[in-house]
Parts: sequence; structure tokens; C-alpha cells
Amino acid sequence: MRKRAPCLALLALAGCHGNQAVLGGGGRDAALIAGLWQLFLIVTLVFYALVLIGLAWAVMRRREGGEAVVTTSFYVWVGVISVTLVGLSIASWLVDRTMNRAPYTGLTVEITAHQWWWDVRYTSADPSQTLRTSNELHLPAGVPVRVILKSADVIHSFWIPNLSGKQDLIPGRINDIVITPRQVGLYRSQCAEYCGLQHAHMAFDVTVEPLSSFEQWWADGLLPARAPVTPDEKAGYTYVTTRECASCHNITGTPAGGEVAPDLTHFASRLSIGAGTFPMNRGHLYAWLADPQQAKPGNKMPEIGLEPGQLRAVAAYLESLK
Ligand SMILES: [Cu+2]
Repeated sequence: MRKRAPCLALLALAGCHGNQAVLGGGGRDAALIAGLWQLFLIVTLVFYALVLIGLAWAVMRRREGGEAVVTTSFYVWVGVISVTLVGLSIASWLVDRTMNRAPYTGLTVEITAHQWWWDVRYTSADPSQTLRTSNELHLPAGVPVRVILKSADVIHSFWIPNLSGKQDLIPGRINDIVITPRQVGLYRSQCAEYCGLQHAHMAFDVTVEPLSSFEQWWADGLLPARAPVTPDEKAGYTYVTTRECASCHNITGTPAGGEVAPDLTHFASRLSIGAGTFPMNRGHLYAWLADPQQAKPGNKMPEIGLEPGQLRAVAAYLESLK
């Protein structure tokens, strides 16, 4: 029993630290939410202690005192609870209002949720500067970013616990949320609305970096895909750009111009495969290409039936897309 208490405490604190943590405070809104959570925790702990003290007092003194004492205590207690609840409601409302008044400086990202991946567009007044990527988000530290949220199929929910609260992505409707990341780091976003079989594998990586690094990342992202060099890469390029892959996936600078699946132009520069499902490495890439339905059952990528030589070539080409 003694060993269980620290374990339970650790379990309760598991969501407080790390790259997917509600109390991480890595963003303006996340810090506001964490502050509100701490206020609620302290107040409810105080009331819990008062209830226990009152209970002990009642048990010990149950034969003393009259009905008048009980009645007075009851009204005082109801009054204290009412005032506290109103106070907590006001605190919650103030935090909500502050979050909705987030400053916004002009950087806009459009995110469309799909079962089960994220299509990401960094928009610009100059269309040639609009950057499309998938299943990743880069954000400049200290800069408020407006994220426009859409859904292509069912209701999803956008949530980067370390940076902000949640916002739904609803078919036929446009929502938005302003995020102001404060701490440079790598974070993880997770869809927060059950959206089907692979809801738990609908995540993406978030890189918060200094503004200059972010601008460099954006500029690099606009470059066309790297040309194949080795024989395997060349064979993979030919396969990917002339066969099934090209009808769904886009690789800028090549004949592959599909729009209905994740953009692969700089695929290998991402940190994960399958919308945050697997870390980006050769083993997981081979497994994914060999049988995507085994890797992530129900996703829209069919098993193509690559021969071993084709598998090696396609993997080599995709790995070269930095
Ligand atoms: Cu979802």
C-alpha cells in the first residue's frame, strides 16, 4: 500500500510535464489554463480539508450542542460555497475572455483535418509564398499565430496541450484559434475528439523555434523536392511519380500532384510517419510502404503490393526528400 501512493501521485502528474502536457505552460493560453487549474486545485483542496475537519468535529461532538448550532453552520457553509463557486466562475470567465482577446499579428495557418491526418497550409498574400505541408507545424516563438480550422469529413478537435486549449474542426464550418508559443521546443498535438478507428493515431509534431529559424524553415519548404541521385532513388522517383502514389500525393517539382493525401515534398524532414503514429526511420517507413493497413488499419492508403526491389527504391526516394 505504501508503494502505491507515490505511483498514484506519479500517474496524476503524468500529464504535467513532457512534450504533450496540459500544465506545460509553453504557450500564452496554456499558461492561463494552467493558472486557472492551479486556482481550482487549491480551492478544492481547502474545501476538501474543511469538509474532513467538519466531519471529524461532528462525529466527536455529536451529543453536544443544539439544533440552532447545526442550522447556523449549515447556512454559513452554503453561503461560503455559493460565494466560492461564483468566484471560481468569474475567474474562469476572465481567463476565457483573456484567451479570446489574444493579439494576432498576421501569420495565418490553415489546417484541414482528415481521417486521420492533418493538411497544413501556411498562407501568404503572395500565393507563391503559400506553403503546404502535412502532419507537422512549425511556429515562431513569441509570435501570435492564427490557426484556421476546417474538417474534410467528421468532427475533429485541434489541441496542442503545451501551447493552448482545444478548438473543434467541424465539417462545413470554419473555426479558428490564436496560439502564442512562448517556449522553444518540440511538442505533440493530438486530436481531442473521437473521430473513428484511428483517432488515437491522429497526432502531429509541433516545432516552436526562434523567428529566424522559422523563416528559414518556411523558405526551405517552398523549394521543390530534391532531385534523385542514386540508382535506387531514381527508380523510386520513377515509380512514385508515374504510378498510384502520384494520384493522391503531391511532390512539388515533380509530376506527382495529388491533393487528397499528405504532401510528400519534404517528407523525410518530418519527425514522424502516419500523422505522429511512428517515429521517422527506415524500419517504420518500410513497414508502412509494405502494408499501410497493417501499420495503421483503416487509413485511406491502400496496400500497393510493392516488389522487394520497388519497396527499396520507393523508400530510398522518400528518404531523400529532406
Ligand atoms: Cu480526429
